[in-house]
Amino acid sequence: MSMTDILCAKDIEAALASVKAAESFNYKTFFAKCGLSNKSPEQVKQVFAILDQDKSDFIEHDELMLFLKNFCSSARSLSDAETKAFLCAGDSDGDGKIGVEEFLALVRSS
Ligand SMILES: [Ca+2]
Repeated sequence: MSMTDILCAKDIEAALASVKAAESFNYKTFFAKCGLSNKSPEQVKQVFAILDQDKSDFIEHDELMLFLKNFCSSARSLSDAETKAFLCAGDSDGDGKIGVEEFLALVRSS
């Protein structure tokens, strides 16, 4: 399963173009532009599984930092500040990582 099985390549391109500048990452804008906001819970879960690189059932800080690279391997890493803000937005139970239900809620809120 890859991102282009779930999302349209053109939408991914537009989403990545919108976060090219340093410190410009905004998860709401990104989820909307890449089309994830309009996907079914099943499809959002498939995206979660791609982001959870080590299959721990959670997206941890290091995985979040490399978030954009799941959409295109040449995309930039998120900065520490961007990663922390993203994690903070999604981590509603405060365990320092994002579970699948938290990810679903985060995508739905965008
Ligand atoms: Ca993980």
